Amino acid sequence: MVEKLTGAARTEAIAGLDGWSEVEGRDAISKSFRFSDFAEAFGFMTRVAFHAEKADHHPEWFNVYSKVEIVLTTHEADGVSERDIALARTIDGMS
Ligand code: HBI
Repeated sequence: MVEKLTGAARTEAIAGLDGWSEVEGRDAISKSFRFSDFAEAFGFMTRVAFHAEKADHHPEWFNVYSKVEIVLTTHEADGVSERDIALARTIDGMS
């Protein structure tokens, strides 16, 4: 059972990420990405999707044309866990 991060550990973990913000009213983090066109955006989503499947940890996301908005949280922990921090770092590496 994965536990959600709390207190200073949570604050420091999120602060250590590149441009991820806390979601108002939810224990989750989010970031928006802009690509040159839809094909680039969808290629990014494809790379993330294959990683998420391997990691068994999936984003909540919205795409319109060249923009991708991603929200990460761990449903079974009911909040942000280390899995979300790790996935955020991986996503940044793929963007
Ligand atoms: N993805 N973001 C996220 N959070 C989860 O809790 C989660 C998931 N993907 C798969 C998954 N949980 C399942 O393994 C569990 O619900 C059993």
